[in-house]
Amino acid sequence: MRLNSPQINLLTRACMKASKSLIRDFGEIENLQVSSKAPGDFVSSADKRTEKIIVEELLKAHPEYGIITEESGIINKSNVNNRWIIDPIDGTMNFLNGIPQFAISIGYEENNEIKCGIIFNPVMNEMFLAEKGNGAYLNNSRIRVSNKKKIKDALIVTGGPKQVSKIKEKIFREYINVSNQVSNVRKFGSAALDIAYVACGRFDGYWQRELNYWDIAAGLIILKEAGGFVDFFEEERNYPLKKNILASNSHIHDELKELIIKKDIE
Ligand code: 2AM
Ligand code: CA
Repeated sequence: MRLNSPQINLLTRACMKASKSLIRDFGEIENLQVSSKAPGDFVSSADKRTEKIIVEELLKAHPEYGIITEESGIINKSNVNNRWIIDPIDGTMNFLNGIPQFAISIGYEENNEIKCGIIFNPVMNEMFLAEKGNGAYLNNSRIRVSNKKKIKDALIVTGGPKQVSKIKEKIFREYINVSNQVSNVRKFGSAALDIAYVACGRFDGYWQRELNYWDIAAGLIILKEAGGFVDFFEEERNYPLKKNILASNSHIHDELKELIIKKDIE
């Protein structure tokens, strides 16, 4: 690993510490599936446990930094210049169902720009890391987005819509639009890992609506440092933490964007 700034070391430490209890909890899921206990409650406590360990570790190092998290909301609200953005379990549904496609995701934001991030899938033992200007890594190897040039050959990943989504038809029209032009579309259920997989070239592109900032904060820097392009579309000024995202290699970015934007106009 060639990234070893204090911030990166702190992220790695917090992540490794939290993942120990997360792995234990994931092991418990199998027992819960066959018992009468509600796995949903268990997941939310696993979420909280993981988040607590991460928050404690980060606050120990920087008591004054702001923190945005899925479970506890905002800590040190007045510090908007230095903030950690935490998703303790991204891919909660997968976790709940015993599917090992979930990750801890933590981004560090300075003056409104993500400076470094970590996405860790503790079951696969895959750690994606990046720091502005210093590249993106999967475990010890430098990663880059794919070199796929033609959208018709592209493998694209997406997510949603949620059960409660009010724009399901729009999302499905968009899906058809993209599906008609690309080689294939996948849906894996963890936004953080979806972006990380674009960053290391497993997928050529990713788009999803109705996300929260913590789902993708770490992914942004990992993708950018891997040479990928990111766009947010149809942002709502009143909901700055809500995101619609499009991320891909540089070759297919404009074409993929056109497929989604085109659909919006129809
Ligand atoms: P989560 O697992 O942390 O909830 C699934 O398509 C992806 O969308 C996951 O990364 C999931 O994050 C994210 N997502 C964000 N908000 C969601 C919601 N309300 N319901 C389902 N998935 C959501
Ligand atoms: Ca999430």
